[in-house]
Amino acid sequence: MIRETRGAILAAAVLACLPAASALAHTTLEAKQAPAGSTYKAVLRVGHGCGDSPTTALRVQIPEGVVAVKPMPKPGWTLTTKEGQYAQAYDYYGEKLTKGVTEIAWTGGSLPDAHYDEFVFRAKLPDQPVGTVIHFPVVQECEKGVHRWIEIPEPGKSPDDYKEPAPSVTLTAKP
Ligand SMILES: [Cu+2]
Repeated sequence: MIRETRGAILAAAVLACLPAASALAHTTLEAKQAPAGSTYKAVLRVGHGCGDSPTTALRVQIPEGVVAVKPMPKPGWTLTTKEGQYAQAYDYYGEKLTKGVTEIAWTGGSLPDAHYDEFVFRAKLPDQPVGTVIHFPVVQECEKGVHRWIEIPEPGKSPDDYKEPAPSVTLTAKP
């Protein structure tokens, strides 16, 4: 099932426009740690385009165990989600969730390489052991080219060892 929300009417509205922190900044999550089982505000930071080509779409894959996903609409971008069946049922405040959002896409916008922007969604993180790393593979499409932030480090390696690592968050102890 695909749901479409058009935020394009406000296309002329203000888009966040800040200088990129670093020319080498990848697409990453702002908060790198969060408690297991907590509701997490995922802020995907897009630091550059593909070479100097502007970003036109961002697609995020939601890993199994991350539930109750709600993306934030963005003026100037079309928001779509894909929903699917979970591999198992998950407890969500006493409710059993068996399906939900498995993919989020913001498309149809244009983010120049010279600018910086953020794409946001909310989700409940899995109740797994401290130190578990949750990866959110992201495909960043540009007018020309694509970045596939989908590399998941092998044991003993770090995201820095890879060219296009998947954004990730590491689970910490419950508060
Ligand atoms: Cu980069």
